[in-house]
Amino acid sequence: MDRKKFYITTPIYYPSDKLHIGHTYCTVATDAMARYKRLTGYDVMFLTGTDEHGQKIENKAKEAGVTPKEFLDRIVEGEKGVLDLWKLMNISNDRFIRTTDDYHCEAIQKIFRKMYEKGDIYKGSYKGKYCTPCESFWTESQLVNGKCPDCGREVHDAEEEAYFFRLSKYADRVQYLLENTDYLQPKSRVNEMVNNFIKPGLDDLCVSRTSFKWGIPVDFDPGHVVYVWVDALFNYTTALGFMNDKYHDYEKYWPADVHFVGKEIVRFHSIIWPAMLMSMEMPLPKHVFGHGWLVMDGGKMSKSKGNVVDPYVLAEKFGVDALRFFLLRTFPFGSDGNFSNELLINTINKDLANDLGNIVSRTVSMVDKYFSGTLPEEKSVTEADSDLINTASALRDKYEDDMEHFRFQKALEDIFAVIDRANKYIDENIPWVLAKDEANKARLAAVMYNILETIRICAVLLTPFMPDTANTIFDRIGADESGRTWESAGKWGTLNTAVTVKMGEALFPRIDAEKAIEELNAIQAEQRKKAMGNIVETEPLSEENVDFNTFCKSDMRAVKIKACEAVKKSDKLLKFTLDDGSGTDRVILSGIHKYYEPEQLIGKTAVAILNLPPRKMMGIPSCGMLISAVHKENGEEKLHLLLVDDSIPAGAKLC
Ligand code: ME8
Repeated sequence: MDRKKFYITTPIYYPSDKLHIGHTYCTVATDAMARYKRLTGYDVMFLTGTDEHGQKIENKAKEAGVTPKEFLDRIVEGEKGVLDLWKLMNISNDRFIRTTDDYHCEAIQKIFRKMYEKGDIYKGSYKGKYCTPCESFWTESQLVNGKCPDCGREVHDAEEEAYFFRLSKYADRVQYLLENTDYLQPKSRVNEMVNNFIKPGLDDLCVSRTSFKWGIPVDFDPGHVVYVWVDALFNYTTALGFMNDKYHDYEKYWPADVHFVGKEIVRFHSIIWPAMLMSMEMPLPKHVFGHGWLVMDGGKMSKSKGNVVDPYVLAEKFGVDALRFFLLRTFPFGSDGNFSNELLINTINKDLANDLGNIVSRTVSMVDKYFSGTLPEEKSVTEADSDLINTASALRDKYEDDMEHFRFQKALEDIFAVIDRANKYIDENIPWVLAKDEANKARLAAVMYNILETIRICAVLLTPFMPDTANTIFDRIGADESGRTWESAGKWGTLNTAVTVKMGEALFPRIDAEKAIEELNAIQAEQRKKAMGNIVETEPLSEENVDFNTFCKSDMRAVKIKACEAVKKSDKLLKFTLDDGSGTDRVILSGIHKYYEPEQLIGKTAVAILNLPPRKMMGIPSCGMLISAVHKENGEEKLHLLLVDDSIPAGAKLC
């Protein structure tokens, strides 16, 4: 019998920069869904890839002094590139498309021609604001203060010959689709699409460009290249073999069961995509799910803000499964989630080290200790076991409902509620007390079996999220192939009654949070610096005037540092003994120990204001103030004590 099919896709990544944790989020979610469907017996096609055309790529390649293809190959196939990252993250895609692949380009030309011949694509002229240096058209709303959003220069009205897709023709059908079917999910995104884009009136869409070359040429009018979104959206079908001979799975898998997409590209997938498919008279995908963003301090991650998080760093430090788990455990898939290093580490420590890792190692070591690793056949199951058995037995159905609705966070929450229950069951049954009396052997064996069986069910359901960890758990608790299947997750009592366990290292060693956060912050600051160059911030100039006479009253002098020492019990203060030219030593305290060691400063000439009223700090009177220059570098406070030429004598007045 033919197995049921499931076709799932991720957005194809635009490789103008390196991938960050936000892109990883979407691909990991798609992977978990694909693995879940495979687990439940589906014949799955999971597609991902790269979206490689457009002006931005052309410009980036020019900047890098290479051809666009060379630029792309480096990001896609090069070291720590897209393919490497997906391999590291254990992404189980069945296919990978690059939109520069020949078969795709040829298919796009045929698709474009077909819509043209049908009359749904027509030639017209594109009017807009043009930036000559950037060779770019902008709409009024894209301008920033009336200027080019890329370079900030003047733009002018211009007109260019272009092809248009009759999007307006499909407006009613698309609106019906969104309002009356569950095509677009979560439902909350429907209103935004209908009210903001469809109801105000859908304009026909400009689908060709002549201002740059890096695109698929319109074969019947080669001065034009196909608009990158037309090229990109049809990847979902060309990768199956639509209008090409490279693959032959179109009939088998199309329409897609679900496209997972980030919320900012929901518009393309819920308005333009169905309209073009209607024009092509092709079946529509069953669902588009718009997921939220991973944000940092409330803002979307982007290289220009310097707040991107490198998935390589996190995976190397904490492990691939821990990272996969964190991404789907922490944030509801449809909403934005605020990423932080603290949250990541706390989640790993709580759920994985304390709860999951701990129950596996505790249980395995108890079976090892009390039964030399193999449970006896004879067991005494009692009424006290039924709550745990019922809870674990009911888990699969709950989980299935969550997964079918893309509620990954909820699915994991349900699993961890069962792990919690099992931990409580250990406390209730106190195996180490039972173990004291030989007469309790059969009872102790039942308790151990029940915990192992609960762990097994949880591990089966964790497989889509943490495939390697689930396998390790199966090995530890002695689950053979029959205990790793979807069917067995709904069947209590699958583990061999005389099961043998295997001891091993901790699955998730507890992370020293403070140390790890400090290390991560330092790595990320360094990466930010590399990505953005040094960012120096200085205080805005004062808008308040000080009257000249008042200013002249400040007695500013060159002072020689005769001695300098740290003030006891203070981390900040240094005590300076200064020659101010008066013949009597002057003492000034300054809170700059963070920036200088005392011996660095002895003998130098600094600048101080002397006629300030004395101030006591840590019980020592300070008579004046040393002057420093302060600024911020990459968000970090920097300070330089103002030092002047040593030939300037002590007491010289600065004016
Ligand atoms: O949009 N959090 O490519 P892309 C969550 N080529 N998701 C994020 C994210 C974040 N901080 N940052 C990016 C494109 N993404 C097109 C797709 S499909 C026919 C063409 C998600 O590289 C983003 O929402 O800009 C999108 O779904 C995906 O990463 C790829 O983004």
